[in-house]
Amino acid sequence: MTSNLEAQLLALRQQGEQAIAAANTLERLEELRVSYLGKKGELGALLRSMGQLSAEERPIIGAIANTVKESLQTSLDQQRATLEAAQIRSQLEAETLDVTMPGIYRPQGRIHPLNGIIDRALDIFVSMGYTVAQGPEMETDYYNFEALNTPPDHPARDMQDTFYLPDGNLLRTHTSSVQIRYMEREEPPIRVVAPGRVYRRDNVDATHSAVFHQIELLAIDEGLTFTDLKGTIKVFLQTIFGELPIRFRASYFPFTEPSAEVDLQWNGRWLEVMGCGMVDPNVLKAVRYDPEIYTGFAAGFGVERFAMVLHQMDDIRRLYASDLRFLQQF
Ligand code: 2NL
Repeated sequence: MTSNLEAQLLALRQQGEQAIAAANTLERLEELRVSYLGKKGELGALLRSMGQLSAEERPIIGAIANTVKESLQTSLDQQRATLEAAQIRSQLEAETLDVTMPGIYRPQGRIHPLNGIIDRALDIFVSMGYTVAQGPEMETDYYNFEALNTPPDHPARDMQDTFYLPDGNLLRTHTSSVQIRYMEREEPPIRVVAPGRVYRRDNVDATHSAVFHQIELLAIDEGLTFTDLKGTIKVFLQTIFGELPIRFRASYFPFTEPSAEVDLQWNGRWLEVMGCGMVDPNVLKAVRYDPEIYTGFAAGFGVERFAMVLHQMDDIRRLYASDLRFLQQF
C-alpha cells in the first residue's frame, strides 16, 4: 500500500514537472496549477486516499506528499517567472520606437501681411479701450446706407458701385453697418472697432480689388470733440508708421460732419491713408441716441492700402495670389 501511493506521488511529480516545463503560456500554466494542486486536483485525490494507510505509514507518505507539492509549486513559480519575462521582452521588442528616425517635415507657417496689419491695428485700439465687433457681409440697404445718412440718390448706392443680390440685399461696402448694429444693441459710451471684408464693384487692377479689408472705429460719448478724433488718429498712425508728420484735410462723407482725409508724410510725399469725421447727428438719430447729449467721431481705412504703403508693394493682387515667394518675405 505504502509503496504504491509513494510511487503514484513520485509519478505525479515527474509528470507534473514535465508538463510545467512544456507550458508555453501563462494560461496553460494556470490550467496545470489547478489540475495538479487545486482543490479538486490530482495531488488532493491522492491525499484523500491516505485514509486507508496505517498510523505508521501516514506521516511518511504525508512527508513525501508535501515535498511533491512544494516541488510542483516551485516549478510553477519558476515557469511563471520565465513566461512573464518572455512576455515583457516580446512586448518591448514589438513596441520599440526608433527615436533616431527622421521627423515628418512641416513647413513653418506665418501671419499674412493683411492679418498682420489687422492684428496690430486691433491691438492698438483695444489698448485704448475699444471693443472689437463683427457682423454680416451680406447686408440690407438700411444698415449699409439708410442708417448712415446716405440718401437714395447718392452715387455710392449706384448699381455700378455696389454688389446687389437678387433679393434686394447687398454685399456691404464698408464695416459701418457693423457699428450701426452695435449701437442698436448697446448704449453710450461706445468705443468699437470693426474689421472685416468689404465689397465694391471695381474693375481689378494694381490698386483696386472687388473684395478688400477695412477697419472702422467709432466713439460716442458726452463731450467728444474733433480734438479727441485727431489725438486718437495721431496715436494710431504714429504707432503703425512711426513718428511721421500727419495732416487733416477737409473732405466729405455722408455719415460724418465735418469730415476729413488724413495724410501721412511718407518718403517725403503726402499720402492719403484714412477718412474720418464727427458722426453726423442723423446717424445718431437712426440708432435713437440723442444728438443733444451725445457726440462722436468715426474713422475708416483700407487694410490693403496700409499694407502697400508699409511694405512698398506696387500691386494689390500680390496680397491675394498666395505666392509663397512673395509671402515668405513677411
Ligand atoms: C474711409 C473712410 C470712414 C466712417 C468711415 C462711420 C461709421 C459710423 C458713423 C459715422 Cl457708424 N462714420 N465711419 C466715417 C468716416 C470715414 O471711412 O476712407 N474708409 C476706407
